Amino acid sequence: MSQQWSSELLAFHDEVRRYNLGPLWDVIHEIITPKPDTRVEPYLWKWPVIRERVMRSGELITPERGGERRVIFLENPGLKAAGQQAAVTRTLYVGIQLLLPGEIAPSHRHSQSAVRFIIEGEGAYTAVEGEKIFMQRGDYILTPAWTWHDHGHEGDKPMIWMDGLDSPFIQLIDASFFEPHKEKRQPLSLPDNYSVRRYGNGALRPLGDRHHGYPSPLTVYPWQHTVAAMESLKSLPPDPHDGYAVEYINPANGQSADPRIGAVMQTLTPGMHTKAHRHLSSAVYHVVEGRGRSVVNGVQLDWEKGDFFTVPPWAWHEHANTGDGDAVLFSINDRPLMELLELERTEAYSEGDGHQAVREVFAPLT
Ligand code: GTQ
Repeated sequence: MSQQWSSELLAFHDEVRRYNLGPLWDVIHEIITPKPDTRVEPYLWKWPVIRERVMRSGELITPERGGERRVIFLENPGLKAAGQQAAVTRTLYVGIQLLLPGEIAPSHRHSQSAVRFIIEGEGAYTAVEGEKIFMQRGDYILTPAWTWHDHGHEGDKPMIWMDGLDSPFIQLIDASFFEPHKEKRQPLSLPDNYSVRRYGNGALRPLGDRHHGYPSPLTVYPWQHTVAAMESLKSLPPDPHDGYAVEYINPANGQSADPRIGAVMQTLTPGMHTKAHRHLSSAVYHVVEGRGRSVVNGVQLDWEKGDFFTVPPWAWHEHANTGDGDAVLFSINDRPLMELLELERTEAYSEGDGHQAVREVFAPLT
């Protein structure tokens, strides 16, 4: 970097820097790299490791004492080393939230977008802007930015779900606002499960309804709807890179259900091995069903039900189902942001048969 500079020039750099100024020629290739120079690592978290800590947190803290929510978050070690906390990629946060029977996670709102994917349990709800939405395994639920939300549990078993937020991105651009509600539970103004009853049909809506744009009028995407959409795709040729994949959209405008966090569900049928590609947008995956392996920039990640893993920005990735039944992967991504900023680009892996060589088999912490 600086070894080609004379001692006279090096002294000048020091002198310039004393005034909070800088010589561009010394840093230009660190600032403007030929391709993304990311600190985000391909990484995999095993479900039993997460679940055990989540359940233990249930013995040690309540949602209210835990500063609003009882959550164990995933932390990408590459970002942790770079001083960024609670981030899986530069834009995406993932946490695993536990709510026990009878508990309430108090109402608040924030400028971060939040999405939820339900992993375990029943009888809990999230209330969003006056509507109670009951959670069931496999459901995808939106909490659009700046909407009031609180969670409650009317069932009798622990309820566990995944939270996806754009909090690292919001922190990066200094755009965080947060407000607690004056009541622990916001007042309810709509029938339970109102949005899915009204808009859950996707292409059909009640006559005369003129809702359009943001936020999505549909706030919960039930598991059985997602399964039906993927089953229907199975009668057609799969996508070479993604298998049978569907994206959660806002039925009123056809865009990503949350405008900043994209979400995808994909099925890989037995024996399926997708071809590698890469895109700038980064993603965090959660294994809903089955077992398999993904190769991410030459690192083999072996996964099974419940595990989580990262695909960093601009990382080659391909997925293989190694089990007997379908493998089903849920993922969140920052593609809506990249597209909005006209930054998204995609490239297919063109070497050989479209598959990467494995240079390392990842050894997860157990
Ligand atoms: O449930 O509102 O994992 O505000 C992090 C921040 C969950 C929530 C998280 C939150 C929430």
